[in-house]
Amino acid sequence: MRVLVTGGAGFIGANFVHQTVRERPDVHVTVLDALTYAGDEASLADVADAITFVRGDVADAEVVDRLVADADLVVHFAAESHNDNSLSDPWPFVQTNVIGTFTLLEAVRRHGVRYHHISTDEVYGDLELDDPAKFTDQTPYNPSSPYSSTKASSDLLVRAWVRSFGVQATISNCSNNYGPYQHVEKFIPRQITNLVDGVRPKLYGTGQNVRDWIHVEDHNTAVWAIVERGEIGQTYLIGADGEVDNKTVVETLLELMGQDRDAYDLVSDRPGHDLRYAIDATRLRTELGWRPQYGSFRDGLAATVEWYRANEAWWRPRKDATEAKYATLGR
Ligand code: NAD
Ligand code: TDX
Repeated sequence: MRVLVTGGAGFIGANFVHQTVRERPDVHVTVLDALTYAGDEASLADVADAITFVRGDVADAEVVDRLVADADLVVHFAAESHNDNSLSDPWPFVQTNVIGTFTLLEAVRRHGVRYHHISTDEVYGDLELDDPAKFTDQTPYNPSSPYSSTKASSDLLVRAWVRSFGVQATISNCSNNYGPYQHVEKFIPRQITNLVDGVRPKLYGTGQNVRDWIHVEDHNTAVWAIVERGEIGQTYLIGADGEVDNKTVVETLLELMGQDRDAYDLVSDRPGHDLRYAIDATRLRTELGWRPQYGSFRDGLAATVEWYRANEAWWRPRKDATEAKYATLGR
């Protein structure tokens, strides 16, 4: 099987490529990635000999058509992915997340290629802290940020291309991922690398916001389960019952890294900051038999801390520019 992985030099895509090369010798992976500030070919150094890497833009119809014509499956991870950036400069989000997805859909339509669309739980908006409800595939779309609205737009394009043109597609909406190769702009790697640098972790607002954490390996086994056993046209929510508030995440990191649990700073809040996300992944578990392998968030965090300690050469080149960007936002 020939798989085209877009965004394979990013966090989740690179982990997907590693997992696929390790566990599926019958699959040949081609990565299409523009290597934006968020992409890093070094994230694929271990598997460089086993894959084909193409530097290019998912909104470039010519390169996309050529690569899709040669594929049996497209797994589309490429996106502008950071909410804070989408508040400062939304245009790249519209261009990559909406126009890029449109470009891929037109190519898979032309060539009759199976397509899996990677999306986020943020398309559903947010939940109150005391609400017993979780997101399901019946929850109405209600995105808050430029990032999540462009992801919601791309999901709607996929649904329309399935219904109108018979494109063979599935969609997954996953909760917050953590693990190796995540950019230092994101919450967990930012705090780990701050602590390595002797800088206090920074919590937005009150730190009460809740995210539903899943290890990136578990996200990717779910993607393969959907590709292999999912029903065309369906949307699957991916989550591992990992709800934790941000303050607890920071306190746990401080403890794991040998500091006082209250040695953090509260900084100004993200505008429009979603309060809580929570996923009901019952359909994925009952219909496709998927189970997460990472049982304990604390153990997963400890392993992630070790990975960042051992791989400073990977993240160090991006740290200063990331913190300079945050400094302009006062966060
Ligand atoms: P990331 O920012 O780490 O990686 C994105 C990758 O896409 C980078 O390698 C970048 O170079 C590439 N890219 C960006 N624009 C491109 C373009 N125009 N053409 C080709 N490549 C381009 O993102 P991530 O966290 O790995 O997220 C991957 C996908 O998973 C995204 O679609 C995101 O919406 C989704 N998602 C992420 C999370 C999470 O917690 N990180 C959760 C749910 C869903
Ligand atoms: O320094 C920080 N301090 C802080 O309190 C940062 C960077 C973040 N936060 C908070 C904001 C969020 O409540 O931590 C939480 C997580 O923040 P991010 O890592 O920016 O993730 P989030 O905005 O929740 O979005 C993530 O999950 C869904 C991914 O970046 C998206 O791509 C994915 O769709």
